Amino acid sequence: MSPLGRWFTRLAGAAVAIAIVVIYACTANRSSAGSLVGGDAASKVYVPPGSYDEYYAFLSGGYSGQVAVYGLPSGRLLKLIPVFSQFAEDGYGYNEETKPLFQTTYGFVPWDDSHHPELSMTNGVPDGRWLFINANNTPRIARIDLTRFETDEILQIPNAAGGHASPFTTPDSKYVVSATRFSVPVPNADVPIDSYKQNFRGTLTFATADQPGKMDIAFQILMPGYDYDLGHAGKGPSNGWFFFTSYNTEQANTKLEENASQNDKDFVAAVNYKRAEECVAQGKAKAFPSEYYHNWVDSASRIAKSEKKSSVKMINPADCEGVVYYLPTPKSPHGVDVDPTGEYIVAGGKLATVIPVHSFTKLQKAIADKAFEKTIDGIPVLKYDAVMAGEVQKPGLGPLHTEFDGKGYAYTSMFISSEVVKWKLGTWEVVDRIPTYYSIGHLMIPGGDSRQPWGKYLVALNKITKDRYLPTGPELAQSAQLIDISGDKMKLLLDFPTIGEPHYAQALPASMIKDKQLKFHQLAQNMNPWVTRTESDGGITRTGRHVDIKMIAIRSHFAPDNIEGVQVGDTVVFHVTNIEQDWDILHGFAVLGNNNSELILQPGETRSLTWIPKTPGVFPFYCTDFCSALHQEMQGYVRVSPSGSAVKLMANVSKKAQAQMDKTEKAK
Ligand code: K7E
Ligand code: CUA
Repeated sequence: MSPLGRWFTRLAGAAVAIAIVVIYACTANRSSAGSLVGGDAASKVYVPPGSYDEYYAFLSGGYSGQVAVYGLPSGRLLKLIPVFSQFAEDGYGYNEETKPLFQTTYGFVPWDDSHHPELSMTNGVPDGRWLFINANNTPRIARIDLTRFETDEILQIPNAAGGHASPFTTPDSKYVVSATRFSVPVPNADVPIDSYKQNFRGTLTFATADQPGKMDIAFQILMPGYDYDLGHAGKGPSNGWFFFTSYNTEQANTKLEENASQNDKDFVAAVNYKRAEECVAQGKAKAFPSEYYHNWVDSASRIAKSEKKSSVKMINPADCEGVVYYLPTPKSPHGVDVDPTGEYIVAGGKLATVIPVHSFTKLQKAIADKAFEKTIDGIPVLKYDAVMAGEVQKPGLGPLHTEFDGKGYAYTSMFISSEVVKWKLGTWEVVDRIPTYYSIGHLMIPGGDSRQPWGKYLVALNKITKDRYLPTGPELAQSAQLIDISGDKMKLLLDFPTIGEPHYAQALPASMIKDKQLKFHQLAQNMNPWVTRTESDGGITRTGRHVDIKMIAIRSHFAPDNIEGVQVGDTVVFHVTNIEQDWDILHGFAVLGNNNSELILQPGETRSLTWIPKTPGVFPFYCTDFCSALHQEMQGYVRVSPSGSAVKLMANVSKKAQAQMDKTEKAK
């Protein structure tokens, strides 16, 4: 390790020690903690019963794989949207209709780690159509529809591992991106790990995002084998460019903590994606065999489909001049954020003593002047002084992420010194700082990464909670803090606990989407092949050892509610349709002895649950969602007979339906 590298490591260590001392000093001063907030804080976050919050905030669930929706300024939890993990609250990933969303080339993946929610944009401003979020471990990008708060689509990213710099969007959501955190052999292969420098590569992926149900990989760019960390699109003058941080330019493959902290500067990769589009159009991208899944929910049937793809277009920068440039950036940068004007590109160098800011104007000039230090695998490295706009001096320790208020100020999270630092774009002077409790990761201003921030609040997304709430054993809820940024001085207003780990978040004014919410699914338009639209249409069909049961749920019964003729070892699928046509009237379905899960049924929706009974007997089922005064009466029985039994298929259905059942039984 270089002397400087060692100094940085020691500095970071010392800073952690200082931060810990600060934490315990705070603990000791617990009784005075109330004075941290001004006397008017309570009234600023109080949303009276029956009133609505001003913003929807979407917080990443981190290792839970989901998204949590909060109202701001109250911090009230409104909903968990399941995305990359099975979800016991509504059967997502357990029922037959949603299982295909979890399909990957590695098989069914029921739990992943998600990091970055990203609102779709029009002209560089959040538009309230969709929310995207990445899966980190098995790289994927999901689309959530914001009229239903449901996951509709998941695209797998091949030739990648750790889809971390994702799914940041271009200003019109033509593309969302994913850059690989880990470099790996591309294509993956059985090679010695210490052949890293020779065999491992990174990839930057641009996926089409503006056609619901048709997300796909537009192209990938093959990069040197570094770790790629975060990204943001250009806007305004820098529209057409995308910026990604990279670290481990040392290309270490072991003990990265030390070995990847040697170089004083790593890189921001500046990608001209309009140039990439030209190279694709000119046939300069190679067809690269790559298997990946595209899963989406068919809107008519509300059944997820899976499709396996086999090739991507791969751009090698050496074959497409001008597609990527490297901007030297101190030191092991994490976040990269572009200010609302599109001129400044701010990097958060985890181990840097300054916050470096690059200028897009200077970047253009440096390219024109060929102010190159060297070229790496066909990628020119620009001279630091030729692209640097300025450095924020003494900002604090461990800068990670920056957002903007639209009034000329930037706010950077400082993980090690545990604070938010406010500084002025152009003069680079620090104008304010406020402590966070504790160890802030991302921060979020509604629209704060867009052309038009709503710069009233800032949310600090903290990693460590320690003493902020009543203790709950060894694991504590993680924590967000709401900070008022409407004046010159930042003011702490509120703490609220979060779900999983809130890496990043996005928010928009509630007025943009609250009146667009779907209230129920039209039964007449329910195209699930197993839909039951009226009580008398229910029934049972046996096909060999497979039994399909069609049922309805309505306040306060199932029809049919008595079922016989099922045998041990049959694969029984309950297809239950909630035929209510009224907002917020849900029913549930659970059957004794099922190893899978339950169903929760939105009004007008059909969901299917698979059950393989293992023993003969009579098994009750019931509604699990308290739907009416007679909810406890909403129940039924399934009789299960031994395999090969002569008990015939029977259900208390209409005569017509029973005649149909008798006919199918005779036919078999
Ligand atoms: Cu900084 Cu995954 Cu965006 Cu967490 S990442 S903090
Ligand atoms: Cu239906 Cu309770």
